[in-house]
Amino acid sequence: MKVIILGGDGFCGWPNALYLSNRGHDVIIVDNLSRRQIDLELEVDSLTPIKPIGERLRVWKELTGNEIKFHNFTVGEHYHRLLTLIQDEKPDAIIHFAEQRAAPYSMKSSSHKRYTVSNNLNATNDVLAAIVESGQDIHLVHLGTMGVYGYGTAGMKIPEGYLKVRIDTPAGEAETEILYPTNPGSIYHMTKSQDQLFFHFYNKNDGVKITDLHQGIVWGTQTDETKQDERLINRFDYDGDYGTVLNRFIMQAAVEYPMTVHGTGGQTRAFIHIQDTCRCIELALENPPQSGERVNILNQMTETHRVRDLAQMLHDAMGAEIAYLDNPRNEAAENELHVANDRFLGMGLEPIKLESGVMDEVREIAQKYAARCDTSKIPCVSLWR
Ligand code: USQ
Repeated sequence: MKVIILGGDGFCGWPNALYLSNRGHDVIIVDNLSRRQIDLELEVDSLTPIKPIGERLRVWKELTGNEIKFHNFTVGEHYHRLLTLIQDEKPDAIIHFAEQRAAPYSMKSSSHKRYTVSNNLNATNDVLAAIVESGQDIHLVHLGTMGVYGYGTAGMKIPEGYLKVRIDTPAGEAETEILYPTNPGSIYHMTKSQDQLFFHFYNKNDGVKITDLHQGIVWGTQTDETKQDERLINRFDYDGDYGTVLNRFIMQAAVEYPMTVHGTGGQTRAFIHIQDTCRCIELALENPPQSGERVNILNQMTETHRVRDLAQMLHDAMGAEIAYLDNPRNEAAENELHVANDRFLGMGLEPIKLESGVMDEVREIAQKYAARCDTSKIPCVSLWR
């Protein structure tokens, strides 16, 4: 399959590009290197020493013989470059990771809110408009988020995208399915909620084949491919804006920094290992929606955990201290979360769970590169109000 990966230099995009290339797919990366630029803005760096994209691609070719082409432009801004690339390459699928993905970063200031909204929404609209203008049959796979649902379920399992509702009509009670009502908790999560409306419209109006993956919090850093050479290493964000909770706690435990639990740590969230992200994207590519089918929505997560339980687990395993901090975010202090993920399991996903021992690998990486950590960048300083 020929696949264009938008955002193929990022935390999810890079390991996915290598995973698909390794399995014989013809991969083309588009990326404007904005994530590297944001590191400069925030004066932070990945804990792992990531190499420039050109070097990454050279090493991959040396090791495997597989060429991955790279185009540096902004999706959502340089529309004609995107359209021309699609017309020239005629991909079977496009994977869309080209969005600003950090909730705290999106809430830092009005300029960060405006950047996140215009970057993310224009990117999504441009790729959809370009697929339609190309007239080609291309499957769009988008990385969405569990955060579109909000994290409260009134006791039921969060379904995969659509909610069955009963409505009163003059002819009596009827049943229908609607997009699960969105309840985003940050400007970033709001952009992914709005993406859903673009998908709904372009699917209904133009018949674009779309899979939207509602992914949980990714943990881990390395995959079978990024492990092959240190110059292929994936990024590991630990700072207060881009670092996500479990990787932050593992890294904090490794450098003996008290684990930064927000509030009571009663927030329950969905998780998935980075290797399973790659497997899920592959399964999504292999199982596209049929012509005329509605947007295909899958929950891309494998387990749920409460934040304070994660901290306690690392305390028990590594003796790490726990610090309960004022919560910088405006979010429910405590929530239950039950999520349906039957569809990926049905396609053959065999989840990597926290207890599988893979966490030791993440700890080893964090310990190996501990000297690169700037502890002054650990606190979350982006406030929701
Ligand atoms: N948290 C802490 N301490 C920390 C960092 C976070 O207690 O040091 C708490 C947060 O307050 C929040 C929870 O952990 O309640 C999750 O925060 P996070 O930073 O790990 O994840 P989040 O901001 O929700 O965003 C991440 C990714 C995003 C993805 C989302 C999936 O950055 O791209 O869409 O996870 S989900 O959370 O399921 O919406």
